[in-house]
Amino acid sequence: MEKDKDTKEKQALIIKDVTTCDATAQMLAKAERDGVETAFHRAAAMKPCPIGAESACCKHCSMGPCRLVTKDPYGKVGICGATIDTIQSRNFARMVATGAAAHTDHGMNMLDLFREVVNGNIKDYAIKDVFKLEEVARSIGVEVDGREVRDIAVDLYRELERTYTQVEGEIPFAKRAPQKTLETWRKHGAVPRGAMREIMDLLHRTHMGVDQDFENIIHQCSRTAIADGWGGSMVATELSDIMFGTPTPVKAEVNMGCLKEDEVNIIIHGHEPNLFESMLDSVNDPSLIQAARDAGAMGINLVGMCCSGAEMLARHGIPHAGNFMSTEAVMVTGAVDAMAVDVQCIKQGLARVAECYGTRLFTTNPRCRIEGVAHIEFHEHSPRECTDSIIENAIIRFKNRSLPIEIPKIKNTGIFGFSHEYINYMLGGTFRASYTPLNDNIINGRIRGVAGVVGCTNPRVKQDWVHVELVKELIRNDILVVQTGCSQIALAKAGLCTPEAAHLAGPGLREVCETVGMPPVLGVGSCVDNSRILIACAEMVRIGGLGAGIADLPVAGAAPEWMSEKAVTIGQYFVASGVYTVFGVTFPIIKETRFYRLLTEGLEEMGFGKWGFAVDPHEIAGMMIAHIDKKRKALGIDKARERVLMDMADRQKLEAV
Ligand code: BF8
Ligand code: SF4
Repeated sequence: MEKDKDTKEKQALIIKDVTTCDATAQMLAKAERDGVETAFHRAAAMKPCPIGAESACCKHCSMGPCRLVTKDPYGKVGICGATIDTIQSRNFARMVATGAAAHTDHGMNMLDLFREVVNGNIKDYAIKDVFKLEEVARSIGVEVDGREVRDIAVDLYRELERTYTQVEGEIPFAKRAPQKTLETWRKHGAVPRGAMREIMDLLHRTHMGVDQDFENIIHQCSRTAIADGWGGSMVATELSDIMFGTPTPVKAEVNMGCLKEDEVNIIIHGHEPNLFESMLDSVNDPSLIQAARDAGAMGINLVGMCCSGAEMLARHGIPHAGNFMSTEAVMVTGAVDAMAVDVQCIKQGLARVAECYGTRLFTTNPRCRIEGVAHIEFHEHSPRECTDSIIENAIIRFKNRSLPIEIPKIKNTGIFGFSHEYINYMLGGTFRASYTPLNDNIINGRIRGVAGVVGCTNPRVKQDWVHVELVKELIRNDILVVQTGCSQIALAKAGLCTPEAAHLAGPGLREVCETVGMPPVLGVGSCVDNSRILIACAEMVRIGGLGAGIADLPVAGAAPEWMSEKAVTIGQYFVASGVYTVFGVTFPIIKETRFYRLLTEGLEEMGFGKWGFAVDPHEIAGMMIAHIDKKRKALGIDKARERVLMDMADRQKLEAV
């Protein structure tokens, strides 16, 4: 008994060490009082496997599993003779393939929906943004002028279907990449044919006894990742804009304070926006609002989490309760009457927490069921059947609330919804919409460069802290930051997604933000919306003055608190597109291997971008800034300017914000 107590004490969670999100911290304390366990607790109790953490094991056949020695990576090979470089690159490849499959399957679902809308078989959705439909069609050579919307849409569908199913040739959106970037891809056999083929090809190579040349494997990783970034994800973003509307800046609230004690609270958590869009229809249905009132509620409060939440935040200003590491904590409030999930980043642990607090948890997607969780399947042909039923269940739970409710009184406001199209308009105005002012300000040095800070939160590092510290240092050094996914929610909670946050930026960026009235941190949507960042990069190249390919641009990317395989795929498509991309937390790789050298140096020598790895936000910032400066120098636009290091007083000032 004594011993048990001892172990328990050693494993106790020190809340202030695991999150800087005050709302999550408050809920973790409550969870402990309530005897409820979360992923934070499990992470504290379970150390990562040290061999897996460095990707030194292979279980691709039953001669193994084989375990190599991390301290002496070339001292041993697997039973089949596979070297550490083969093993590491194959493990990496499987992450890329899985991440790409997740995004492209999401994109394909949007494509299915689009086809059915265009064919008139689905009436609950429509083509909302005809202008965007025409722009996307034009960008890949579909005839637009003088044609009916439906005819354009039919042709666009046929073209985009090739993104997935084509067996030979180049995916349609490869045309959107700058010529030099495309040439680099062609030179290394990295232009995707179709996503299904590339994912299949990559997985084939990782089978025992197939591709055992790590460089060759990495080229197919690039090809597969590009099939995601410039393929599956880009199709998801573009079709979602066409059907649900292209985001324009909208003021919205984030954090758990968005929950309302006197209303029926419903959270949608996941990735495919169609469920959420229909839910929005349902919560505005007068009969359901009346039903909520009849149950004693003031109304129905619809709130998002994770990526579909980020899309709804950007498109419609729907409040957002928090990022990935807050999805269990939010239920600890006791105020969530129903949570409906679709696919990706849905912790199985949600089921237990929901049970503890009586939240009605529903899976809705045939690809993502959870043992013991009720399933109400969502069908696009009759979407309201599912979404109305979720509301009816939430109302019943509201009526039967029995536990005390504690909602953290924390709410932050921000401006979201900076689509590529809006950035164009914002900078150039209606009559001369263009990235020219951005390029000009980069060339004249007011803006030093652009950074994409994206990705997850992860209980292995202090939630939100790395994102926030990194972004603060970047903007302080005049680097404009664009964001997606959970990272953007971290910054929104820290109050940096407002035009007023410009005072935290360096003098050059501050001036530009104040002139345009924009925040120094631009939230552009969900993780599939990283494709918007690719388009922005392509546009910066097209406007001119900053080189001929994306690899020439003074830009860099980071996923400082990453956890998912999708993040690895995103990292690889940014690298393959020419961007220096730094990952935090820890990365499954051994520094003393040729595979490590390939990712961090070799790819850049071939004309791609490269990977970087670091844990500390200030170190990550330093790496990104040094890279941006290197690119400025190569472009001949390097003015003598020093990196501004924050002294203690500065930091305290920033922390007080
Ligand atoms: O796709 S940032 S934790 S929610 S994987 Fe997941 Fe990571 Fe969040 Fe969205 Ni993206
Ligand atoms: Fe071991 Fe080779 Fe089999 Fe992997 S494929 S488990 S390294 S024998």
